[in-house]
Parts: sequence; C-alpha cells; structure tokens
Amino acid sequence: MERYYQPEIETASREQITAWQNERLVKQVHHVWENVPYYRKKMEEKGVTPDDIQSIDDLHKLPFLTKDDLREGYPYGLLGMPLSECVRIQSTSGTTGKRVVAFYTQHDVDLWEDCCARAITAVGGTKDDVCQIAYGYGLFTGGPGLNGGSHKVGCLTLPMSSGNTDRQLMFMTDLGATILCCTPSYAAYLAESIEEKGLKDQIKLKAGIFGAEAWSEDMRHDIENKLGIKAYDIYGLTETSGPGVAFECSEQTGMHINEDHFIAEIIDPDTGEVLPEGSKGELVFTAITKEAFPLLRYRTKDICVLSRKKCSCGRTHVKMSKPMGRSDDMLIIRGVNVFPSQIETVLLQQGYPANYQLVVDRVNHSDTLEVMVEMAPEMFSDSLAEITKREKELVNALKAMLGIMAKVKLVAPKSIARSEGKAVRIIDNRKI
Ligand code: DLL
Repeated sequence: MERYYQPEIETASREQITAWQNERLVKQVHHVWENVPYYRKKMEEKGVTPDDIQSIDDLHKLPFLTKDDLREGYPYGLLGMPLSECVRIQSTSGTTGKRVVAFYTQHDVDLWEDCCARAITAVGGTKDDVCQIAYGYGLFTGGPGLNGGSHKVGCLTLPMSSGNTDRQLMFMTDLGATILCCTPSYAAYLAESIEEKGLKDQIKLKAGIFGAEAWSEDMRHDIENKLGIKAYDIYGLTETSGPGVAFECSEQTGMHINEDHFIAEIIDPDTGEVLPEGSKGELVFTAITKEAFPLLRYRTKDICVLSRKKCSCGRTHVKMSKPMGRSDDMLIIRGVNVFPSQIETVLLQQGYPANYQLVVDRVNHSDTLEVMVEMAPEMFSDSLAEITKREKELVNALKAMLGIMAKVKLVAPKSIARSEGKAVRIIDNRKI
C-alpha cells in the first residue's frame, strides 16, 4: 500500500495545487519586492511590478536568477529576512571558489524537512524503520536535510555522514538499518564492500534514497541486485533548500516535484523561452514558500523533461525526469560540484599555464577525476622526484579548493592538443 507523509497535499487535485501556487506566488512576489532590493532592481529593469503578477500565468514576466546573481549578491544580497530571523546556512561551491550560501528561517527548515519526510515515506519509511544517513553532514545539504526528514517520519536516525566504510557497515549490521540514504556512487561502493566481506545475509536494508549526482538505470539495477533493495532517486539543490525538491515514488519513473513549494518551468537554455510540456530543456524553479532565501525563476542549469501523466502511486504533483545533463560546464564528481574555472584558478595561482584537460571517468561506480596539466617550459625537468613533488603540491591545492582528491598528471609543455575552436577542457567518459 502506498504511504504518504502529507496525503492531502501529495494527492491534491490539480485545481487545488494551482490555487495554492497562485496565492503563494502573488504573496511571494510582494515579499521579494519589499525585502530583496537586488531582485526588485531586476524587476524594475524589466518593467515588472508586483501588480503584474496575478497568477502563475504571469510567471514568465519575471526575470530569471542564476548562480552569477548569487555570486554577485554574496553573501546577503538575496536574503529575504532579517538575519536575526535566520537560524541556519547551508552552502555549496560556486564558480570561482566563492560559495553559494543559502539561508533558512526555522519555518524554512521545517518545510524542507517535510519535503524530505515525504521522500522517506514514499520509499516505505515509517517510525519502525532505521534510517542510515551517509550523505555528508555540515555545509552540504544532503545529511542535514534527510536527517530532519527522518526525524519527522519518526525513524531511528543514524547520522553517519559520508565515509568510514567499516563503521558504516558495523552500524548497518549491528543496528539493522532498513533505509540507506547516500550518493549512488557511495551506495555502489558500500554494496561492493558488503559483497566482499560476505555480509549480505546480515543486512536488513529494504530501500535506498540516492541522489545529488547523475546515475543510470543500469547503476540502479546493479545496486538493487547487490543490496537486495529498491533504489529510489531524490533531487534538489542548495539554492532551493537541498534534497527533497523532488523524489521518486513506487512507480520509479521520474521524481514528483513538491509543487506546493516549488513552481517548475522548462525553458530553452539559449533563448529563455518557456517550452511546452514534454519538451526537453532547462529546469527553472520558483520557491513560493521560502522566507529567507526566496529565489524566483532560478535557473538550475539541469536539463530535463516534465510530465503530468497520471502516476500509479496516486500522487498528483508533476514529475521530472532524471537530469540528462547540464547547460553549463559544472561537473558532479562523487556528489561534489566542480567547475573547471575553480581548477583553472588553482593552476594559475600555482604558476601553471592555463593549458589543461580534465578526464572524468567512472570506475566501479565511483567517479575519478584526472587533471592533466602542461608545465611551463621553465618548470620542465628530467627529475622524476621534482615532477612528483610538484604533482603532490597540486593535488593538495586542488583538494583545498574542490574538497575532493583529483589525480594530477604533469605533462611536457605544448603536449596537450590545441583546438582551433573552443578548447576541449573536459573529457567525460562516464556513461550515464
Ligand atoms: O546535491 C542536494 C542533494 C543532496 C540532492 C542529497 C539529493 C540528495 P547541490 O550540491 O547544490 O545540492 O547540487 C545540486 O546536483 O543542480 C543537479 O545538477 C545535481 N543533482 C542533485 N540531485 C540529482 C539527481 C544537492 N538525483 C545539483 N540526479 C543539481 C542527478 C542531481 N543530478
């Protein structure tokens, strides 16, 4: 039997959802106009006032927001409430090392946790479950978001954070975890370790909630078979709160977007034009209930398709496909957002020329990043020890900027092929 955390919302009629969206959008536009001078200026530049927005049919009149706006407004420019009303920040890496900082009031945290609780309930979670959360805790939204959702459902929550696989497996077996939340790559790694250690008959897992990075249907089947569970997708981004913006139900054919909190649009990434339902394009979100960080028409850069086909689970909220790629050059490596410009910044700071190539692959379901860097002629050396020392220094500098380990390979000057058009900086060999 399908379970819902907030049945009256999750299965509401289309008329009801539209009524909520109309009312909340109008209210939110007033809130932003009065409290976020940065966005008010954008509206004024476009010649739009709150009076022009009477319903969701007027949404297209509002200006877009992008990560660049968040960078420009860093740290408080998009804040919609006095700081004294904010109780939390979460953060993600930005395009040049400046981070995106999202703010939350207690009410925002509460609604975010409701969204995560819906996702946990949709995979069968109840107060009798033991929910092991192996997403990172801290500034990343994965751990804190699902932690809050798990508490709301009443599960016994294991706040493991990511890493330390032996400890993960010890608690998983000793405390009988039934739901696992982590990135799909870490789930695959845990599954392999369980197989290697012969622990399969000691685990009680029944479901997994995996997101924060792209993963294929093949990967889903592999994890499901190895762990003997059902593996569900979950989507979100720091700017719109974190995980739980959308989540999969028993049908496993796309993720329901929590439309009582977020209005979704699909646009042409080149022209910004709103595309008809069923088109593939860039996903744009308008947060209609958030107080502290009320982003309107935020361009996610995620490419996907929306569908309103009736779902067998009984939920009525629109479904998004798995993201099929990005309209910018952001890479997601083991769940961490990485921009080539961050890598370039490190190379330049360390005195290297900006001739580099990033080779991304997925080995045993885990992402690998290799940074091939040309040495400047004066650095070039025949001494292997000298080159190894330089590579180590770069590995450390990249770790400090990106938060993940990358392999560094220093190559001779002028050995990376020059392109006649745009430089080919990224070779992504992952099949997703
Ligand atoms: O990744 C929030 C999250 C945490 C989602 C835990 C799910 C589970 P950010 O670090 O801000 O937030 O990264 C957001 O990650 O724009 C997508 O490109 C990508 N992404 C998130 N979920 C998925 C998914 C978190 N299920 C960016 N499939 C987004 C593919 C995803 N890509």
